[in-house]
Amino acid sequence: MTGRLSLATLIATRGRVRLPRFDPEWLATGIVHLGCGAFHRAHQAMHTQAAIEASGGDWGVAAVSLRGDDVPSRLAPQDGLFSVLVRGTQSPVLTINATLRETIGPARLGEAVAAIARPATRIVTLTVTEKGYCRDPARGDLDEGHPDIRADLGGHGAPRSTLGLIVAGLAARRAAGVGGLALLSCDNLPENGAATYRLVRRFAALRDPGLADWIDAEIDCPSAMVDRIVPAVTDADRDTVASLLGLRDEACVVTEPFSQWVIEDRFRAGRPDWESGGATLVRDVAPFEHMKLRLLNGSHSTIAYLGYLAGHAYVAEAIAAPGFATLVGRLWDEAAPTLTLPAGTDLAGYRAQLLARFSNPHLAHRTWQIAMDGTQKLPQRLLATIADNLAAGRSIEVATLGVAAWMRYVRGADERGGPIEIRDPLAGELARHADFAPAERVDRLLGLRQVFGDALPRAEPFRRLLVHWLERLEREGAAAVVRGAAMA
Ligand code: CS2
Repeated sequence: MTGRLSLATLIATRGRVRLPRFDPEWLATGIVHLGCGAFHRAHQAMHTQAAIEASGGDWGVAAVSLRGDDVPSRLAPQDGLFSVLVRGTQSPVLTINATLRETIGPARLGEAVAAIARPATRIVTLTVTEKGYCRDPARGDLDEGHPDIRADLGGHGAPRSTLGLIVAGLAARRAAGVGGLALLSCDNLPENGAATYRLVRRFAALRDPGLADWIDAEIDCPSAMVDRIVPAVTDADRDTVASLLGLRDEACVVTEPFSQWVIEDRFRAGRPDWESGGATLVRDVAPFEHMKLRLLNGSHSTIAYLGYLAGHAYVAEAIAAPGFATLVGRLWDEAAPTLTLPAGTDLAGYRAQLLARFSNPHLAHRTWQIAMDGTQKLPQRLLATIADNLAAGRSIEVATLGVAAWMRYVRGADERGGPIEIRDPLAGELARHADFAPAERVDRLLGLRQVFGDALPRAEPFRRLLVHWLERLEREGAAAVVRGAAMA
């Protein structure tokens, strides 16, 4: 394989792939995106490309990576071009995406501040994952003790945190007399727009109360629900893409056919024609978001912990193992009464589609990947369902098994005694509670108020059920517990 994807070689791919129906060299930038991982490239970048193809507009993206230099260093030699390989039951489809017109790595965050302040920037989008918001996951407040937040509140250098970067950009915008814009969170947080607003405003108020007032007057924070399964890219994926493309693409991503984006329509400075790009614009995202977080993500995390423990490296493998699909169905039965479904939702159809998506044999989605950052994910995925059902006197059986599986997983040793690499911002703290017998481990972990809040740890039926499940997981192993629970 000789060549590499770039503006100069793009023409050579004609006939092999779907090319953007606009000239990338003429696309000006109107969006700054923070967090340029695989999810952004497979999701928002594709909807935005389709919107530009349909209706035009200067909606190119300046993509900022706050942490690693890996993605920018792959994209820069390719002039920001990358391909998206969609794998499902039909033959694979490869599309070149050309929306990323600038890439900014962690060493140049000063340029990201300037990009937010540019008058042409009308939207800042974010996919920085749950932990990127530096918030208390249970309460949603700013974690003012977080080292990056402390550094950004005290320092005058380039920002380190997402919030520090946004607020520095907004301060520069205000100082230059440029008007407001929209901040659009595309992360799996509950009420992600309101959450972003609250965190940005609090951070700004700690720096400069005048800026907080300006934010009140000038900034929109619509909420959004995002949904597309995008596993981490492997070397094998890059080789597959190269053989389809006839060129190396070191920044490609692989995803499923399904993609959904539901957005609240509050963009004072304008937005791409996202409706024509496959998104749904609504007044209130909450019903969509609750359904997605509690059904898709709640079951994803449950499958991830139980599946990993039972020896399944991939979601598709776990969901095919005895009992898993039935158990997931029972989890959805439990979660459903806590939801106010969007008008016209066909719940049975949605559930069947989720099972089919999880079973996609062409996506190598690691249970370990989903198991990451459990402390940031459990509240909105499982604990909210449990709290609502406890209050209403309904069953909490299966969702609690999901939480117990996390408590088993964070012990850091698998069922054969091998180590589990626990990735979590609270990994150090989790390790201190790991090596205790079930009842004591449950009490210690429930003591993490930033995860469980104040009320749930006091709910005795929840605590007792956690101990029950954790004892059984330790004694019988996850595969047996899943089989038994599915038959119950
Ligand atoms: C997954 C999500 O990694 C995870 O925690 O549950 O990334 C999931 O694949 C997406 O939310 C699907 O839209």
